[in-house]
Amino acid sequence: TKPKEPELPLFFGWFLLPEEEERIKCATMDFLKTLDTLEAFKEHISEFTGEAEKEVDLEQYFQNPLHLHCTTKFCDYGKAEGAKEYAELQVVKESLAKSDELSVTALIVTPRIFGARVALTETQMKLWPEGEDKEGVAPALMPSVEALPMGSRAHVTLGCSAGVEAVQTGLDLLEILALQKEGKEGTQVEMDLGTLSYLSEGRWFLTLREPITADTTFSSFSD
Ligand code: 2AM
Repeated sequence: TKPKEPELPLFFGWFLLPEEEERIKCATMDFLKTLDTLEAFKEHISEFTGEAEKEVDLEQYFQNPLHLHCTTKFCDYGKAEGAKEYAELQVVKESLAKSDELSVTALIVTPRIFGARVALTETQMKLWPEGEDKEGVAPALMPSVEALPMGSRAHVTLGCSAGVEAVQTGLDLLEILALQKEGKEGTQVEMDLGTLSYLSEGRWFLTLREPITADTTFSSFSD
């Protein structure tokens, strides 16, 4: 009989420690609470509600994911391309169960998702699979994404609107970064946490004045 292949997880990533998770959720919820009261946001409310006069409570609008994390490799139990190769990397094996600190440099809100942009260190980049930034990107967006530095997609999904899957956060982040690169930023609003900019079609990007750091553990996850 053939030896049983080791099973591959749903994904690998950095998982926030429980107390860190609470701290980040509180800080980012405060931002959401302020965002939906801003005049600049209200002007574009129809991009969230479909109606001009309707109000939106962003705290209710986004559903929290179970465990806050930054995905490095989505393996889909081995069905995703390169899953086995990634799991077998020496750096992956050595990093499992190790602590690491993530740095959040921006927050993004779109009608689909709420997320945190993560700036990876050089060491953390070693765990970022080559080509992962481009996974599932629409052909029209591909040239812009290819021009972005590797690891640009790194993020923590903080919430999704009804019926939206978490994978959308990385895609919306890439779209925002591409628009910024083309100089397509609109309204800018100064907030306590940093500078908020609007990028059309309900896309908001908050550049944090001070990065928010969070302690994590690198690990695999299976449902
Ligand atoms: P996320 O990293 O944006 O949160 C389990 O579904 C996890 O894997 C989620 O955290 C999800 O998104 C991520 N994920 C799901 N499908 C993916 C895909 N096709 N490519 C990359 N990440 C994916």
